[in-house]
Amino acid sequence: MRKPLVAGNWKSNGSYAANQTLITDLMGPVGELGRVDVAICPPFVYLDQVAKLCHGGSIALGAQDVSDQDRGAYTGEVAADMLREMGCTYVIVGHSERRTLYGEDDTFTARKFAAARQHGLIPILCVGEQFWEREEGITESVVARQLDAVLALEGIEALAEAVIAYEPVWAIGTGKTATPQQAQAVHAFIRTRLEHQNPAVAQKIRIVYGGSVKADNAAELFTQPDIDGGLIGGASLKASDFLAICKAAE
Ligand code: G2H
Repeated sequence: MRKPLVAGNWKSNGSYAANQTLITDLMGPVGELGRVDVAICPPFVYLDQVAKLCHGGSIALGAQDVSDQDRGAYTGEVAADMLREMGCTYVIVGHSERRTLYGEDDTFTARKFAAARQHGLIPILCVGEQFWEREEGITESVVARQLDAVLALEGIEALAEAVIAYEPVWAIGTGKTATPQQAQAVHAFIRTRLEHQNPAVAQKIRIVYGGSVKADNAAELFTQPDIDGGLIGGASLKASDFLAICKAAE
């Protein structure tokens, strides 16, 4: 049985004061949760603060992005081993905001995935279609293309320890959520596609859903057979909402 993961993606939000309050409110209740992994992905500049606040507790640390390169002359980049040194367990790669707003393509995302793995981070690989792609009926081919870029570079075994986040772009921060059935259909497609290459990896890998997950729609999404938790944006910024979502995944 796959252990669910609920990861909060703070995006470009937070402040020293707000982070302290939020993590303090989460620490005790998250420690009492049952069978669910909980992670928080703050902006880079707050990783150290959040790492210290989470120390000794059961909230894991993640980053929102990573360089595709090792340390070196890459102005503005943050290398995977720096994130390890900071205490990160997870790192998000290929979030749709990176892909659509900053032009990061499948190959670049695959290189980030590889860099993360090479330094012992668990990549959370985001895939998902835009609204027009769903309308055109090409959701599956878009998701397959995004997955295949990683498989081509890294091979199926590399996914054994990774997490995939299916995030339909039209549902991100818009208040529109994919219905549980729409989400389950794509999750099942992803798992089946991986199954053709390696059934053990396909059964083991956690495929989480992201896109306007809220306290009141989480339970229905998480009870779908191929949905193993969530990547939570807006609702991860409020302790009571995030906790309710974590509870829904237990
Ligand atoms: C999707 C999600 C978290 P939100 O981007 O990655 O954000 O829950 O705000 O739609």
